[in-house]
Amino acid sequence: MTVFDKRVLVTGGAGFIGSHLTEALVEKDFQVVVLDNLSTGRLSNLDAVSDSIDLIEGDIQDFQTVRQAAEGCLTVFHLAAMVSVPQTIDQPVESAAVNDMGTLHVLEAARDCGATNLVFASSSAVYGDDPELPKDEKMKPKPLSPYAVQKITGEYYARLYHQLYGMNTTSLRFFNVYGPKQDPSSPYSGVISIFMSKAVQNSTPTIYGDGSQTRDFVYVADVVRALLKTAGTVTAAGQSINIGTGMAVDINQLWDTVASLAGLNMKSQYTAPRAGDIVASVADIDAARTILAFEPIISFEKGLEKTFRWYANSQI
Ligand code: NAD
Ligand code: UD2
Repeated sequence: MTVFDKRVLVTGGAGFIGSHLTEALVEKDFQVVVLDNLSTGRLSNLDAVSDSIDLIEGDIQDFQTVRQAAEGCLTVFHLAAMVSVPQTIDQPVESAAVNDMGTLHVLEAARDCGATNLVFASSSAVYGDDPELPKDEKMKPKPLSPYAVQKITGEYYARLYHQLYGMNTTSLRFFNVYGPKQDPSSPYSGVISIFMSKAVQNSTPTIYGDGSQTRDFVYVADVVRALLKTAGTVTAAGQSINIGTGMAVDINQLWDTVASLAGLNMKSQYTAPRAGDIVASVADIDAARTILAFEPIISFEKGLEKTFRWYANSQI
């Protein structure tokens, strides 16, 4: 990891990815301020580090709260968001207040307190259903939901804050992130969290469509490594960079692997394809390799094994 200032702000730090990032930062002796409104995040995600961080329970929709949280922080990781695509479709205005205005508040608070680095959590959703594979950063964004519009807007603002104000801002386009602490409780939760929870409860999973659709599943610890590398890499400023593995896995293969980890001989049930489901998604990670010297190191099998162990031992 490259060196950046010791006091850092993590918005969304009580969430799935944010809590792993916070733990990694504490481990490296950073002073971490977490700003989170606990809408989808959980305090228990931060149990391991609760004594070592400053936790501010507050909303990025309130500029003064963000400004206060950012005081003294030269580096900001902005992960707080309304993350559910269907929720943004149901609530386009409310989601813009969080994902657009909230992001602008975070950028502005960072500028106001002289932050030098800001990393924004964007998404592969910006590519929409473009059939071209692998997805590379030069492709034209095709947002198909308010969520995707808000993520590409956040990227544009982040780039502008670099061009206009000289802040080192970088957007990372996460593909399908998985790992311990991902909440499986909503029908729109990540497929791996749902399959893990089904496997642990010995209950039959549902596959939408024929299960041949593919995704690029990236383990959360690799995503955290990418976030840490980005914050100290000046040459990443003003850029949007894919974070995935470059490897496609289909959903049938995913369930087979989860079932065998759980020692189950259970078939999934199949139902109609999910409306708007993307057929194939895999990242081109050349930019991450070149600019960030990022290489995912957790194999799919290893990542699933670690994840399964966590779900098997947790109450979730
Ligand atoms: P998460 O829901 O676990 O984390 C989001 C966190 O933001 C939660 O702790 C939530 O309480 C907090 N939050 C939401 N609205 C807030 C607000 N108004 N003010 C303050 N805090 C607020 O989700 P995650 O999977 O950890 O996602 C983290 C980031 O990564 C998000 O920006 C998401 O869009 C992005 N992302 C995630 C994935 C994935 O596969 N998980 C893929 C692409 C992008
Ligand atoms: C991911 C993101 C979404 C958005 C999108 C961009 C998650 C949770 N969602 O959606 O926010 O960024 O990428 O393209 O990361 N599936 C099943 N059975 C289940 C659940 C899912 O078969 O019980 C299938 C689903 O139909 C899809 C695949 O698994 O084909 C992955 O689904 P997902 O919801 O985990 O993620 P995705 O890629 O649709």
